[in-house]
Amino acid sequence: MKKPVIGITAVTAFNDKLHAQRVTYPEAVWAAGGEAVLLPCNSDKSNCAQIVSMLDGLLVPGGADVAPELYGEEKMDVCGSTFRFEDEYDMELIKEAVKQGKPILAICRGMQIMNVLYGGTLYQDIPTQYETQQNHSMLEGGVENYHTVALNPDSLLAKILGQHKDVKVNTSHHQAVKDLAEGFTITGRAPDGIPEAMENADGSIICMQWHPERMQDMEMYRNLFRYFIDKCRE
Ligand SMILES: [Mn+2]
Repeated sequence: MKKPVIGITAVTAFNDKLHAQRVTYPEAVWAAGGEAVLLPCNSDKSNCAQIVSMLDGLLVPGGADVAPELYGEEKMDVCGSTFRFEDEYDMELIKEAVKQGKPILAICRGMQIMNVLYGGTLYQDIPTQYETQQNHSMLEGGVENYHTVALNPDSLLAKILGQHKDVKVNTSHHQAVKDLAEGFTITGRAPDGIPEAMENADGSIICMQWHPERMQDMEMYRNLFRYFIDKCRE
């Protein structure tokens, strides 16, 4: 049986000489029965329709901060490095995937990009713009940090994970959804109220602010990737 092909968008490094992604994404896709292809960023967006036509689903993973100009704000000092052509390329791929009816899983920056694409805004930096005691960043030395999320019990994500209260999530983000995009519902929040998950009405786009691909020791997060791959198979 042919495996569903999942396109994973790349992040750029070394002055745009390296286009890559963390191996945890394809590993989670492979483990769930999918095949993974990496999509290098291209400043020429005219290839997106053809690229997406070769895919069964799109995974928009974590990465750098989203360029604030894309949601009508000036970049603050607390905002990290941004790569606008990367943002715009990812947005074009998302638009094509929606147009061609391909399911999308958006993780961390992927959720932020999704929100901005459909008209939402972001906190450029949670610690300076949001009243909270919760550290949403990774711990020093790249040590994984965790908090819980309360999911809407009626959300697709809660149904997939089979849990909605006190869902354990990792956290390595300093930006978050501020104003929500048109057509989406916030489906999960951290105890401090920060939006941690959202989805669209027909469930073809599932977004989360955490990294389930790094928590594949938990069955519910393996189930999430299995659900996504199975949906891409349809
Ligand atoms: Mn968080």
